[in-house]
Amino acid sequence: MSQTFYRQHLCDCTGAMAQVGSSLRSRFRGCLLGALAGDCLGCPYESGTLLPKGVTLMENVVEFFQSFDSKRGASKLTFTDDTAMARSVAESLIHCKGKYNARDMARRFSEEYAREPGRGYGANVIDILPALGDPNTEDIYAPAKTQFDGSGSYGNGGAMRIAPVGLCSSENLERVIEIARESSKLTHANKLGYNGAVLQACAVHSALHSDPVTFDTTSFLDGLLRVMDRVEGTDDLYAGKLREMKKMLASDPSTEDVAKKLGNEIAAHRSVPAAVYSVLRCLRPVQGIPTDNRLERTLIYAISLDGDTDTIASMAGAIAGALYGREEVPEAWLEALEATADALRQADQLFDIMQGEGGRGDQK
Ligand code: R7I
Ligand code: MG
Ligand code: MG
Repeated sequence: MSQTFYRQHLCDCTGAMAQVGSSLRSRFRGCLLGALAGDCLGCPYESGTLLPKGVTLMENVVEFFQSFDSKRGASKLTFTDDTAMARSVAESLIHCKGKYNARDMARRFSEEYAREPGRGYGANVIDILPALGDPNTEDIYAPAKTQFDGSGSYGNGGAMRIAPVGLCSSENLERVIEIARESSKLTHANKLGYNGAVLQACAVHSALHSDPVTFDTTSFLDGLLRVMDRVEGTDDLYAGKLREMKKMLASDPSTEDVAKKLGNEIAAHRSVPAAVYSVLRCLRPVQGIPTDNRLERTLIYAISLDGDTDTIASMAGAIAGALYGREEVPEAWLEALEATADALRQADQLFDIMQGEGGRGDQK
């Protein structure tokens, strides 16, 4: 697909496919580190938090981030299924030189789950993960189609792991859409599930090629709207939420109202929009979040929406990290989070593959 198509359908929004500020390599790193950080930092809040009397969730999260101890030594903050599966997506894309291979990716999901089943996987997806690694499974998409009496899962497990797909094509948005949809269908056959992954992958892709200095929120949303209008057809579920976001960004509702309107649950259509909104709202300061670091602000805001905190923060972190780059990742996080070296390695390997594919080049 041509650069013209790309500009018309997504990125005319952002003015240019500029790499102002951070280099493209740094954006790749920021994306995977942001996703990892959102998962690790959101996880402690996932099952609800007992707040001291008179303390709001946002105040509690701000304090958690401020008291962050970079000398945690052996007791690193651990990642959950979100990162476990995202790492498998990245590893498969790296192994297959940037191409999507359904069998390879499915087998990696299955093996990763067998290795560490206690990472907090969704209650239903675990029923089909073993079959995804079984060479006797004839149709690798078949197990997912059996979920929920044949309607397929609309959990956010397809979207939570999709960030590497948003990185995997320099200008070809159609390819991003197709790989996001197909790779999600390995576990999430419900259109709400895989369309959530399409939206998240496109948000990452668009952020990656946007200039954070001249970033235009309306154009960014319009680009995503064009994709979702086309992908959803008459459904208008994700597209409707994107339209709603424009109004919300003007009226600036409370985090409680944002969670009510956009959702904060485990369903893809009740969490992906909240992640996108968190990034857009945190382009500018937020009352009650005293930091100039926009990635950190985004994660605090996303976690303050409550509910499925690891996943909403991870998806928001991936988009924000792709926009701001690795420079926005606090050094303390690199010390304190599990598996940061793996995220950096995978980001660099994906970047090198995309460069070899005829990417536009790292400008630093
Ligand atoms: O989507 P999935 O991988 O779960 C991801 C979530 C993230 O928050 C992770 O951090 C982790 O905590 O789990 O796993 P699934 O089992 O496919 O879906 C998750 C849950 O969504 C299911 O267990 C159901 O509760 C719900 N769900 C549905 N409920 C009713 N009808 C998903 N699809 C349906 C449905 O069609
Ligand atoms: Mg999780
Ligand atoms: Mg979660």
